[in-house]
Amino acid sequence: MGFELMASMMCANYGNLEKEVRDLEEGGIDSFHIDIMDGRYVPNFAMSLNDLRFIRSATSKPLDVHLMVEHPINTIELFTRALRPGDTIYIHPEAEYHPSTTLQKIIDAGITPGIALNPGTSVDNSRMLLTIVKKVLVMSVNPGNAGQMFLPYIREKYEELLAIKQEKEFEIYWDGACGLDKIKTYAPMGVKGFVLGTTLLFGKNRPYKETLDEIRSMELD
Ligand code: S6P
Ligand code: MG
Repeated sequence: MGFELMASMMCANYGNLEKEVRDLEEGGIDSFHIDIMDGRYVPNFAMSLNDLRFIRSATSKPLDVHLMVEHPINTIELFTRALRPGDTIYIHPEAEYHPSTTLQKIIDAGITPGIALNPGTSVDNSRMLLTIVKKVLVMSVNPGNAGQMFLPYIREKYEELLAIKQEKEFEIYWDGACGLDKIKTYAPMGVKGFVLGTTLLFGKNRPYKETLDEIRSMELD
C-alpha cells in the first residue's frame, strides 16, 4: 500500500529555505506541510503567508496548508489565491462559527478541503463535515508547537475515522510526533499520509533522502 510523506516546514532551517525545499524534493518528499498560526487560536506564531508564497514558487509538489487561526473565513482568500489546484487547506472546525461556509469557499477556489481535529475534539462534533471534506488531519499533539509528546488517547479517534472512511470519500492524515513506529502500524490500517517534523526528519544531522528512503523501505506491520 502506498502512503504519503509530508515535511513540516516550520521545522526547516530558515537560514537556507530554498536548499531545504530542494533537498526534501530530491529526497522524495510528497508534499510540503505549512503550519500557519495566529497567536490566538494557538499560543504561537509559525510560518507566514510570505513563507508559503516562497515555497509555492520553489516547488511543483503540492502544499498542505494547516490553518491554526481563529475565523479563517476572514482571510481565506489570501490563502486560496496563493495556492494551486492539487494543494490542500485544512481548517479547525471549532475555530469557525460556520465551518461549512469556509470549506465551500476553499472548494469553490479549486483547492482540496480538509479539517484538522485536535486531540480533544471528538469525531462526532464534525461528523457532517466528513461528507464535504476530502482530507482529515488528525492531531496527535495539541496544536501550536513542534517537538511535543505523542498523546496515546488519540488512537481511538483513528479507529473511529478508519471505520467511517469505508463509506465516505475522505482520507486520513497524521500530524504530530510521528515516528517510524506510527507509520509502521498505521499505514497498513489505512492512514494515507504522515507529517514529519522533529521526531523523525528535521535536526538529525542526516540527509533527508536517507531518512525518507529508510521510511519507504521499512517493513510494515
Ligand atoms: C503542530 C503542527 C505540526 C508540527 C509537527 C511537527 O501545531 O501542526 O504540523 O509542525 O507536529 O512534528 P514533530 O515530530 O516535531 O511533532
Ligand atoms: Mg500541522
